[in-house]
Amino acid sequence: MTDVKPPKNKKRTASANTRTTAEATVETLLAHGLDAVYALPGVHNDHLFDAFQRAGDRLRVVHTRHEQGAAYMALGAALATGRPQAYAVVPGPGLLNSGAALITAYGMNAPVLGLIGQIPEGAIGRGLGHLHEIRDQAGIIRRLVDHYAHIDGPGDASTKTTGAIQAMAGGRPGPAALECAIDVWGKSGRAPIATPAPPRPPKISDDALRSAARLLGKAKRVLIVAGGGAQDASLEVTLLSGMLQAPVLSYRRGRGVLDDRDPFSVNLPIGRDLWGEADVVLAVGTRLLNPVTHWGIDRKLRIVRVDADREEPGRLGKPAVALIGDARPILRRLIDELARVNPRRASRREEMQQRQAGMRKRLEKLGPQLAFLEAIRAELPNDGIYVDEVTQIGFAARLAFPVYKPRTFLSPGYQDNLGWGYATALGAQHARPDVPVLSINGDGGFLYTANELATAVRHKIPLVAVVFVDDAFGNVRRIQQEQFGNRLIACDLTNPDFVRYAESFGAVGLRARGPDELRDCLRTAFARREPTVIEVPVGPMPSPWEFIHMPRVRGR
Ligand SMILES: Cc1ncc(C[n+]2csc(CCOP(=O)(O)OP(=O)(O)O)c2C)c(N)n1
Ligand SMILES: [Mg+2]
Repeated sequence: MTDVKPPKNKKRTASANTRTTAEATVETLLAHGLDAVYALPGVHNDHLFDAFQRAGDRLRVVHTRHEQGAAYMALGAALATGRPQAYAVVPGPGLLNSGAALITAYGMNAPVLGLIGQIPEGAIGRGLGHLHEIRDQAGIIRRLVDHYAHIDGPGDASTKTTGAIQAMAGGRPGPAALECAIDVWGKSGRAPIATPAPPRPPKISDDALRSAARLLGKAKRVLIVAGGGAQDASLEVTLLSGMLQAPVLSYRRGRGVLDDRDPFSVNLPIGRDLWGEADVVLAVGTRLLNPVTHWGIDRKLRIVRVDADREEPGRLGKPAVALIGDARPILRRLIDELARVNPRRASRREEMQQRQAGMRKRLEKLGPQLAFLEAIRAELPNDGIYVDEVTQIGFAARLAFPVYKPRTFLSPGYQDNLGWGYATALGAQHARPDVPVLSINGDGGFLYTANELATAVRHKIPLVAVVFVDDAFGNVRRIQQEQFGNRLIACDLTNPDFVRYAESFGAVGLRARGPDELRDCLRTAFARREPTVIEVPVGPMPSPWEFIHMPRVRGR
């Protein structure tokens, strides 16, 4: 461990290395390139916020109106940049308020660091009823994230912060949490700052690489499945798709890895057909849960997996080959190995174009959703970021919204938690001010974090949000109509006027009746670069579920 600026003489060493616990934590975040924190203050973290304040313009502090907003913003920033991001909240209710975002970050392997306050050090575990006390806070945090550490004072603040940042980025990425007591953040002492250690990627197994290359080289019909772990291996996946004449299936987290203008980029229904015909599947950074459990598996299908986590490949039965590590270096080596054994292959381009044309025909059933998605795609620049929600337009987008680049389609992964969208998009827009970000929402999901419009206006974050207003938890309502004899319960909604709601925060409010007006509003909004809400009144929409939950195609 070394100090960032080594002091020149011994006399200066003591003062240069004397810091509060909070200062040591903040200096370490800065040394690792974290230059923003999404946060909601309180007495437990007063010294931490004072350290934020004294970091000056090296640290951008975005204070939100609810802890879920802070944690979702950090998540959005992490997903949009691929880099670790931090949020800070008080213990107990503050921690729990951030909980849905934290488990979403866990499910998405997103590097989100929670800085969590704690009651006085000596009172932890004694049940005295201190402000914001919660039983076994450490135990609760440990169940939400893989990496937790309790900071004991200035002496270990930097090493523990460095440890958390390394744990978030290395191996299988994911969130981490650091906890510190109210009477410890402000303690001064010797606190050298740990410098960032270079990442230590795991050694890639030569044997496994050769086996994978042999298997893929011999295969006749390879299907590549790209998940969130493939987001930084877009070039490599694209090259492999060409070499193997292999279509690439992506659904939520893997969208944009292969450019959707390439006919080899396939959605869920085409992917299922191809799954049924494939002899080898190359699964990159995906759990593969839905294909294996819903579409089935048999002995004729050999699977090559690429996972950052050693535990992952065995969870669904042993694959033919498991490659462990970051997708990008692994696929680079695989491309070299494959080049030696890969035969010349007949083009499947025409076949893919035909499948895509057939799919477009089938998807006409979702006409109302697709008309809105076309309007959005026409106005959102190619590198603009689309942030998904659990809504009718969202379900259709996962199947049919063309995505051109990695990290430009943010969808909440297996938590699929309603209400993640607006605040997550706000974080993405804050971290990527260079590109427009679009948040789509249902009227149900939007009001989960719409209070963060205040944050957007205060911090001048020019996020554009569209709210599709059907005055219902529409998805729930349609299920009750179709599957429960129209016995409606807890699904109709009373809404504010979203235009006036936005305006009351000082944001821009617009209303679009139909896809054409939505296009006009989006053009206006992206040009104005101000926080904007576009209300779109809609009626019930056709069900997307036949394209998402599809029966088995192989195995029994
Ligand atoms: C945290 C969470 N709570 C509840 C749900 C269940 N749920 C899924 S969709 C939905 C309704 C969504 O309503 P809205 O946002 O208006 O979208 P719409 O279906 O009307 O387009 C609900 C309640 C969920 N996915 N996540
Ligand atoms: Mg709705």
